[in-house]
Amino acid sequence: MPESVLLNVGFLGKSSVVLVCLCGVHIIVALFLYLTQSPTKFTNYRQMPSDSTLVNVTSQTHRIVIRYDNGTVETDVNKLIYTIASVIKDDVEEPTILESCPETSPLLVGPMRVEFSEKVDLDMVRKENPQLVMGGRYKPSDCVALQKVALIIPFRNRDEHLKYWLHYIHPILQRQQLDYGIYVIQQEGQDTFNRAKLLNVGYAEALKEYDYDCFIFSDVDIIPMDDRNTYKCSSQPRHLSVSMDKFGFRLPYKQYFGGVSAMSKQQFQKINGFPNNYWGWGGEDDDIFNRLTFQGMKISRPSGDIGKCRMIRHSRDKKNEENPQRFKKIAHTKQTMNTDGIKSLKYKVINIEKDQLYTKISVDIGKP
Ligand code: UDH
Ligand code: NGS
Repeated sequence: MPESVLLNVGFLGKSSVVLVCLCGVHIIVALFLYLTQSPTKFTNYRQMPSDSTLVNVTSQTHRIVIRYDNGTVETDVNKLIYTIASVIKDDVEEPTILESCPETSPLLVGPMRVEFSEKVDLDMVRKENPQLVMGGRYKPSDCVALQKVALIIPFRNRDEHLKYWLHYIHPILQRQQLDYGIYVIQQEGQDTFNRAKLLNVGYAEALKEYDYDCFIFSDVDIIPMDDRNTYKCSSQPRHLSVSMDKFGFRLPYKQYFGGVSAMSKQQFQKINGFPNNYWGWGGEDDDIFNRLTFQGMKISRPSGDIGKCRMIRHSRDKKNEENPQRFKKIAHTKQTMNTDGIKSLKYKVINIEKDQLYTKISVDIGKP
């Protein structure tokens, strides 16, 4: 290779090395100045140190520059608004202020046909009541219910009746705009039935779940025929099954308080709840009537027209024979009511079943 060419290559090579070195120095100096003198630019809030302090916000048409003491964020205005909107949507629960439901629900339909010729399928009832929450709970979505109501059913071996009752009662209570829960209290074992004690258990167990202010005590075989008969409490204890088909649509006697009744928490506590020692059929509802009267309360009732209801016909249950002691017992309510009641209630919960349509609590309540 000629010497001149070799020399030439040597000169070019050296120049290139010098040029590359100069570029490197330039880049290092530029990087140093950029890092030390100008604030860091972030394109995303997540890259910002968490202790950044806001200095000011400037915007050029669609661009917005937000300066912090230790950096800036430059972003598009629309992007920023979008981010704020999604943060509000995801993180801040918008307070929805609901008004109280009206005193009289606009959803009521009045008289209804109630009959028991076709069998009820509980899966159908579940499908027909999609708004129910597990345990047979419901509350209106568009207003705040006036009362929180627990419905208590004394129960044993009445599955067919329970199906009819659930089928009819859920739509009625929803039209009545109530915040409610259904509690089926099932007596375990084969000992003599005790309706009033089961109702006491229902009261105590329902209150463990929710701050109910009203309690409806209903036999499983009684269905209201008019949804204007609101399953709600009033300033006085209320008797709701005032006009039953089996009694020719009237009260069997003036003091009758059986079937379906409503009592506020306060009213229930004032009478020390219900008696625990009426084993077998009869008299416990008369004892409750006596308790209310002795505490100076008066029974309120709907009109005979609105208070119409049907009872599912059935034969007498086994282990719920007439209680021979009932007349003697109701003659002594005044003496016994302060010691026998919710304050002295003892029982053992065996099982709690949560269904979409109800909460069923199986209990051991002992025996006579
Ligand atoms: N109950 C049960 N299982 C029983 C007994 C009673 O679930 O074995 C419940 C049920 O909710 C019933 C309520 O307790 O509706 C009241 O029962 P009851 O026997 O005091 O009253 P009911 O009106 O029957 O149901 C009265 C006797 C019917 C005799 C009819 C003769 N033709
Ligand atoms: C009364 C009973 C009540 C009972 C009512 C209606 O005689 O417990 O009949 O009964 N009182 C006494 O026995 C002291 S019914 O026709 O629904 O079976 O609720």
